[in-house]
Amino acid sequence: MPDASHTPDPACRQLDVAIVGGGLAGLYAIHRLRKLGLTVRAYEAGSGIGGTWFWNRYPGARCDVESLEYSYSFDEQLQQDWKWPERYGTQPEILKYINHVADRFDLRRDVQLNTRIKSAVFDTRANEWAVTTNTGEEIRARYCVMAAGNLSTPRVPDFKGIHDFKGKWYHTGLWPHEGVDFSGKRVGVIGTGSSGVQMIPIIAQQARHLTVFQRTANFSLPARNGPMTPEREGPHKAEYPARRAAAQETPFAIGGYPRPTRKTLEVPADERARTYEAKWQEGGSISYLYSYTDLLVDKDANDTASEFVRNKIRGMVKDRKTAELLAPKDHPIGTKRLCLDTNYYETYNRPNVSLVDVRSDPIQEITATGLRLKSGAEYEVDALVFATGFDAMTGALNEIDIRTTDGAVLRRHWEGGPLTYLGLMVSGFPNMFVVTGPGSPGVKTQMIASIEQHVDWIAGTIDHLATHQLDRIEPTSTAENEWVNHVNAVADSTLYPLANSWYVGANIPGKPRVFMPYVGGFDRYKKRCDEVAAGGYPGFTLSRHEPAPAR
Ligand code: N01
Repeated sequence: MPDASHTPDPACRQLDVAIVGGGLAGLYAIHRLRKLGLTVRAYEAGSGIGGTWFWNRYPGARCDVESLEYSYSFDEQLQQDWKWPERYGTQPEILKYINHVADRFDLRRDVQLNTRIKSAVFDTRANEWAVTTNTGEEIRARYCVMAAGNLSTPRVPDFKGIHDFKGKWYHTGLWPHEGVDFSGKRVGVIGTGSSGVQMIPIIAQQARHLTVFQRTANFSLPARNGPMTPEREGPHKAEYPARRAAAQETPFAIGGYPRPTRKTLEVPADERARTYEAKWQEGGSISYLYSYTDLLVDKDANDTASEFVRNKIRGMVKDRKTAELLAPKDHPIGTKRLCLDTNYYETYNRPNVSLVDVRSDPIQEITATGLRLKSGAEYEVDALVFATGFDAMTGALNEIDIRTTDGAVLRRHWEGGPLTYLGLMVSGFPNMFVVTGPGSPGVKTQMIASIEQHVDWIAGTIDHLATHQLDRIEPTSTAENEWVNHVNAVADSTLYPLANSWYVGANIPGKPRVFMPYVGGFDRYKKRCDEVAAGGYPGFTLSRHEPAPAR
């Protein structure tokens, strides 16, 4: 309820909940919050819905979690009806699915496209958020749900000379909708993360010559993609609800993989090799990391799994020097996002593909015709592709000027790294919820399961406030600090901090080095969130806003 001293602007749209983002999270938030009878609207910068799957249209883009898992679970008929053509969904297929969901549940009428949120200011006296858009529109809302994505702020490194380049350049996360024809072209790809690894084999088939500029070699496992078979789909759909429930009892929110029971080094070397080989043949990353209980916490154990993959690379890539460059040695397997590929390593056997190590000889500048390395070596290309990643986890929120009339500023609060309680709320910023934000396990899980869990928790919280005649919630700074310390302690008990990854902001020069995701597992995390809700929200301050006395 706005306070007496606040005179609402009649031109201003008044909502119960303003949602930032029209991707998988924003769309589910519309659906779920509408069920509480709330007025909601999602603001989406793109000209279409879908978030990640709207923007990332690079050749070969597909999800590395199996389609039967990577989909909404909130509606049984939806999951029964939708037919996934392949084991792993392609970007166009996933976007088609998202559009189907939007139509099926009539979500579009509450999505405003081509609208970027510029600022969000919590008016402490009025107890509401004032949100402004790039078009100058102002929205007032009791609650703000940040569903802006973790990998939604594409990052092109600040290379000198980039504007002098005479050819065309692209970023994987801002791919042209009409596609790009690389036929007959000399193409340079910078970056060998998940996007690069998926794209490189496809571009290699088209380009006259492809030069890959690699700073860090990444582990990749075969996806073993293929058409969806009745054998895979039938049993899964027959017990979908049970499978979804079982997935929630796992660390990655992905079901179907038996939990490991043994430690790596308890197992004889020949048996270990057979296990790794079977998992390699089966394809998929969870299965491989689930070989033993301690692969992500014990370096000696991890070495066995890492070396198995390095040897596979050495076996696949004919040129020995190239194979050694491709075999990752600077981080344990699984501590950076483990890639899945189709013919990635084999691509380097093609005569039209070459690999350049820009770790030992970094890129110095982009020139009119290509790029120059520190040593002076020059590479001429007609097109450049940046597969250089994103300002992950904090980029999207730090781009918005988020503050309160009491003087709190999110960018300042997060100067030393993101601070949240449960990854869901930030102290000093009442009534603002973050979906799968830093401090939550989101990016380490099947994202849609995490999105649903978060949005359900947010909906439950808003409902709780309403039923108790309350209208404000924020975490205490004590709870926030304790949670951040816990997130760090859990990370420090694993091998994750050994890798320079976007999990710690390592890909952005100057970004504070803080381990951002919660790696204690979806199962433990969900239990904690449920306990907090059931226990009356310890760690949060819930209040009823008292109108300020008129001056
Ligand atoms: O980005 P990345 P991405 N000079 O940050 C290199 C999800 N995703 O778009 O490692 C030279 O992983 C950088 O090198 P280094 C998934 O969660 C999922 O590939 O920093 N190189 C690295 O090689 C994934 O993890 C899917 O040394 C530079 C690359 O660019 C996340 O998105 C598909 C450089 C960036 O890799 C991000 O993946 C795609 C420089 N100055 C993405 N700066 C699937 O579901 C950066 N690099 C399959």
